[in-house]
Amino acid sequence: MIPQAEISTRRERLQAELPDPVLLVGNHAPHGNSSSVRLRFRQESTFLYYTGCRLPGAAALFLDGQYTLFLPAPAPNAALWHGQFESFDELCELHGAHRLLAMEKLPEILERLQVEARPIHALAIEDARAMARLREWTGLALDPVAEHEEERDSQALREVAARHRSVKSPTEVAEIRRAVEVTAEGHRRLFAACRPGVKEQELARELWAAFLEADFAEAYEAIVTVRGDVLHCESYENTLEVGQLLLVDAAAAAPSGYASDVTRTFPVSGKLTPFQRDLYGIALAAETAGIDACGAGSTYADVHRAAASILAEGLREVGLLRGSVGDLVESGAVALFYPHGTSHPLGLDTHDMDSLMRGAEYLKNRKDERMGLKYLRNETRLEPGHVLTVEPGIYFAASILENREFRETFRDQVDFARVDRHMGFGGIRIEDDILVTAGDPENLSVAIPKSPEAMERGRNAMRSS
Ligand SMILES: [Mn+2]
Repeated sequence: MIPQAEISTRRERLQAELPDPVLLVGNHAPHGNSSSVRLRFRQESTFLYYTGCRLPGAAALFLDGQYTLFLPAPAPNAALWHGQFESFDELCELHGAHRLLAMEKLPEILERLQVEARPIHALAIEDARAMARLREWTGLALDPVAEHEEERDSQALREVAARHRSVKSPTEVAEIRRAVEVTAEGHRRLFAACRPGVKEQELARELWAAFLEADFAEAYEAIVTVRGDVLHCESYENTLEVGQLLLVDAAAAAPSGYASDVTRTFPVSGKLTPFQRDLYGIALAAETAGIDACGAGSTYADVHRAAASILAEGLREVGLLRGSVGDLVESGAVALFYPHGTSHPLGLDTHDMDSLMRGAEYLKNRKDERMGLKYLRNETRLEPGHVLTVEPGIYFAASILENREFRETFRDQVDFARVDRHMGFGGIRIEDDILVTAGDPENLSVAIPKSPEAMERGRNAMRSS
């Protein structure tokens, strides 16, 4: 858990950099198709970062050095259904707020600020119910991607919050390490249970059991599939067969909210075919090059180019690509096998600060529409304390490799006759969580095995054919 003193320091930094009033809102409690059916609550991450408050429907106002937390008053019969709540005084103390008010007081306070013509820094969040209320109270459009500046939310707040959240403190890194440890246990159990004849669903259960036993949540919906070529395959219905590769992209999130994000790919039978071994080696070499490129001062694009270049070189060696490595990366030819970016930030969210960085200024950088390069939208330079994933892959995706237009465009750079012999290969992805330091990057998930030997070890004995 993050100590209250650290959260208080975050607020002090925020207020020092943004002296005008700052208004943050949290998520509402999610529910099923009926509002009486409750689902697990997850706080909005920027709200959580500056308040540590895990209660639904909350708001926070930072005004002239004072922190006011607003909470919905409990319904008259709430104690019957949900148990006794802490009093507002206790909650105020617990959250280190200067005062705690009922949510219904917030509109009049905002109205007074508007009468005094004080600009308010407000942040649009994904939760539609929270946003509807916030727009009503402030009368502002709060559209993060509006063309006109006056219709946007506070770009200054986005910039400051993204900068603060980007650099992880030692306690935040410790939380990510805890999430990685639980992830490692899930992967270990899944790996041990992997053999031909079992269903993806049975293996996914091994992960979930490990996460639940640790009282950790899934950081995102786990991918456990022999169809690795479907990048985010989220069904678990296939039965594992000899010769297939199983791709497992699954990770835990700590109760504090900090996430991990890890992918491993291994042979169902415990033995890689020669072609699988070649491609696995290429993906691993690309991942290693990506990790090595995570030095302070690098950009996300630098990390991607490092990984994509090694991938292009390897795919050329096995005869799938032709031409110079530079051309293969810049033309997008390598992206026919590797159609996504290499990295994203990791922290309170698996795709950390994704919505926070979706502001209008940030979108302007999104100009490159070339295959594989169009996802390189993050222009941030890495600094010590940044945590990011490195996750290159090689996929035989029919939607790309059997596309006529691509076949025409890349006919000189790709050996499509050779490609055709390997359709049905599936996909390989290898992903680790990397901490940027003043020296060498640190791989936080290094304890989860990934060498080709480790991917084969232990299951040969279980092979059923
Ligand atoms: Mn990832």
